Amino acid sequence: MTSGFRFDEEVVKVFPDMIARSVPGYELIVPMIGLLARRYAQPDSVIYDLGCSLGAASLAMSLAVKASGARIVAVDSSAAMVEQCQQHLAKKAGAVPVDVRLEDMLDTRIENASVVVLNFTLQFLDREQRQALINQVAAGMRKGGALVLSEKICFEDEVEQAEQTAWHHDFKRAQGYSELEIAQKRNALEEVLRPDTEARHLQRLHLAGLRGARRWFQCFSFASYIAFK
Ligand code: GEK
Repeated sequence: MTSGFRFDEEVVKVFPDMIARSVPGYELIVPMIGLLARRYAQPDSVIYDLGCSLGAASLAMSLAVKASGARIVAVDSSAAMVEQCQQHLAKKAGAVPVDVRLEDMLDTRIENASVVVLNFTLQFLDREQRQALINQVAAGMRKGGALVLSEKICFEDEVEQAEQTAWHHDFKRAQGYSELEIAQKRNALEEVLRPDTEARHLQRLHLAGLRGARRWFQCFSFASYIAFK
């Protein structure tokens, strides 16, 4: 991982707190992913949560989805995350079963998918790999299926970019988290992340053959999109 930041045991311990305090809107996006999944999940299909961390989105979907015979595959490339995720979900998953896998999402075979969630994870891939992953996801989706993609985005206009950055820093400061060492490493990671513009995301979804791509949520530079097969 870039800038010496790793999703290791130290990060896993504080992860729910860290992500809620660094990503404005995260705590609203997660339960809404549950509702979106309830609407688009199809009977006897697979729901994928790629880059699942501790399984927040999987848990929301497991509790919300009603489609009979649906199951969730949750994937993360961090062993520490996967271990904790399995323990959390064993204690309090909903009705839809969740299979948690230690895997690079680039290697995940997407098949018979009705819902695919990438909740703040595409941004960690090299830019050159992002289109290939979205193509792979789109190819494995059923007709009528939905892809939910949440990302930190950037802005073409320099003035807007500077304002958005200032607003995000204000948010983090207001969370009172900036003094902790782990938060500083996290900030370093966020500084080197290479976000894409909204136009780039929408074009990528379109190029993969998905339709109706649009933003359904934004808080400062954190946005979530949906697109359909
Ligand atoms: C949530 N979705 O709480 N393959 C699989 N996992 C990866 C890869 C990869 N190539 N690269 C990074 N990850 C979650 C939050 S966090 C977002 C996602 C953040 C994983 C990485 O190990 C980490 O667990 C996750 O993506 C990113 O709804 O920390 O900003």
